[in-house]
Amino acid sequence: MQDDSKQHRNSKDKQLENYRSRDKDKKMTTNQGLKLSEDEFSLKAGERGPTLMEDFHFREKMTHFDHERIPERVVHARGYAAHGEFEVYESLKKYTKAKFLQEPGKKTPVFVRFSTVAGSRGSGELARDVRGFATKFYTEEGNYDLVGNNIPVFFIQDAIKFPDLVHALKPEPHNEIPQAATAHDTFWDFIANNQESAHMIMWAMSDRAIPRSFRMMEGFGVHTFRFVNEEGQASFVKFHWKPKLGVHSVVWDEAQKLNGKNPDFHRQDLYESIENGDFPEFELGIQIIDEEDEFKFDFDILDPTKLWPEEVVPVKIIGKMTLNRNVDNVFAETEQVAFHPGNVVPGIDFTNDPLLQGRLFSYTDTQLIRLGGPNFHELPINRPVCPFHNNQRDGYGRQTINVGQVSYHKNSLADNTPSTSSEEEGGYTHYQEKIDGRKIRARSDSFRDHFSQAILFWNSMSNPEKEHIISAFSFELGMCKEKSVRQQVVDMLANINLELAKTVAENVGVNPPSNFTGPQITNSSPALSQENTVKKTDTRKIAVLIGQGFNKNAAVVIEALENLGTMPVVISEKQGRIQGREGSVIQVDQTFLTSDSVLFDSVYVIGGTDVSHQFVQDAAYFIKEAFSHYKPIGASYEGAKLLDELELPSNAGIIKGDTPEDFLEEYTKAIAEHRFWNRKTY
Ligand code: HDE
Repeated sequence: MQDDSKQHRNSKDKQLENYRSRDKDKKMTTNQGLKLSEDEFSLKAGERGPTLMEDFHFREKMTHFDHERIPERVVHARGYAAHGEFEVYESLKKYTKAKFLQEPGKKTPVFVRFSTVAGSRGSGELARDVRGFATKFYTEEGNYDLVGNNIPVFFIQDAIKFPDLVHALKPEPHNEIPQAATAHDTFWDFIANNQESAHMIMWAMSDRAIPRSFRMMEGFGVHTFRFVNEEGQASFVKFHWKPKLGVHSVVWDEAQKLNGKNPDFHRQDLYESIENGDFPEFELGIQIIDEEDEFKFDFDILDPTKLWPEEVVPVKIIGKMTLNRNVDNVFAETEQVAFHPGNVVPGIDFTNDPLLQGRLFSYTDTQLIRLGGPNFHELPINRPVCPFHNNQRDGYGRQTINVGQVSYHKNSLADNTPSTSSEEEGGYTHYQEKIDGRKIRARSDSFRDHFSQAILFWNSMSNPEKEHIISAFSFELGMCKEKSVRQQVVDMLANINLELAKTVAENVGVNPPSNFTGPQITNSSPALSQENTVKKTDTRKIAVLIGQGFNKNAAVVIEALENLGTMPVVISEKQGRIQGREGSVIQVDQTFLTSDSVLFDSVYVIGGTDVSHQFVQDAAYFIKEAFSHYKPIGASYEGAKLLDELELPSNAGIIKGDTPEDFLEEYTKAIAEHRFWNRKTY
């Protein structure tokens, strides 16, 4: 639980404190402050008679309840958020005048909401889907929102197609099936008939779409934004969040099982890591392209289906975000937060990316319906930490009491205030980009290459990653009923890689294309492969399978694992304490019934001399499942024997040993490795 007595950690927290209500130990009242003498029985005409209309308490309580729900977000409905802070490593003065990026060491409060895109508010979090990664910086110059995703490109090039994309990917309208899944005809029909999606669909079918944790995904601003410095000089910028724990994923079979075993897997992981003090950290990186270099690339830098390969335009790390506080109330904060890519501060500006341009309209518009009117900026979570004054007035749920008779500009009665600010005083001025063009509904020719970067992505994948992509396409298309849809997608894949297209074609029963039809692209970008990511043991969850009569030294290994930053969870047949040899005792955290291998990164088998047949059966199931998901497995004492009896088809990632010295180094290395793709499974 949060410690209320703690000093307010930053300016946002201090502001939120004004709105917190602590109801414990208080007297119950109506919303009018009237003390209540009874809250269990409605007011009736006689003990067995009808309820009376005059029962204001009943009416108030029920009416409020009847109105508790608000519309969920039309996309990104399922999300989870946390507070934190952002600290700058080095001054970005050279590129931008944004105040929160000027001084090394400067800290800015942030609020981050992670989300899936397609599913409803209650859907499983392990959907194969893009993840939203939206950050609100509460800066001294107003709120700056970086509303990104965990994939650096997008499906479409022009915002006008967004309603079509979302209609296609949401459950089909005639039967509202399937929930939180793109494995259905309309989505793939959209993809095949809107081939600008080729690059993004490769990412969406890759391991990126089934992250192990919100803490282990990258974030991207996607669009090209503009930095403007004090001298008025502009440059193009792309934003990256890099997780300190590296980028890691689960496997598809595991994801599907997780959605049943624990649909809250990702939020729980985030919530618990923050409660445990294992604060998630992400470094902010920027890629910069000078204005004069706008046309030096073989792609249009305004095209949101293109990334800037890191090997061509390096990512410069400029700061770090630490998420260090869970919300007090999910509805008040996570649900009511309103992000908007148009929330910028001086020094950050837009470009003409047609996807970004459309987003600049959509976000305010959607909040108006979702949050019920134009005053959502007054909700505590959305308030800037700097003062805000203007002549906007009234509307549903207005909270501010604007004092005085004047609410217009210009005026003389209030000395023409609130007054505007000059640029020097911090007034926002738009970058004076020269525009010269005809009014036209068209796509630029420079946006027409849809396949080069899809191929670049494919070329950059390791073999296991390629296999996962093939399986993902095969699964998703395999769920499409219309053969013509499957065929069209496979034909589209022939523009990316012939082997990919042919294998998927065979798997989904359509004609394999005979020729490669795309551009000749041979380069790759190693930064895109998860094989090259950071590999660490920190906070990895280990299922420790332990039974009656366990070796008394087991506790030493478990403690050592804990000291190495992993999170061992003791699992046995029953809850409570179990007896080991020579008087040793251990507390069981979970049972085979309440737990499952998919909830863990690794299994460590200890076993015992007095275990039941049931224990052996349950442990065998647990181990085999972890094995088939390529997870590292450790074993000591009787556990090693149990493992031998299973005759697993491969030794890759299986570490045995009885003492911390002969075992831990190799085992923790295996845990950091995450998965053993070279393992032959069943
Ligand atoms: Fe969004 N998007 N989006 N989007 N988006 C919304 O705003 C929209 C796009 C993203 O945790 C909505 O408040 C259009 C790209 C995130 O609260 C809505 C287009 C990227 C979130 C909307 C896009 C995003 C949203 C729905 C195409 C990555 C969740 C609820 C032009 C850079 C924010 C809401 C949160 C949410 C519109 C494309 C990220 C309808 C029109 C590209 C992370 O306004």
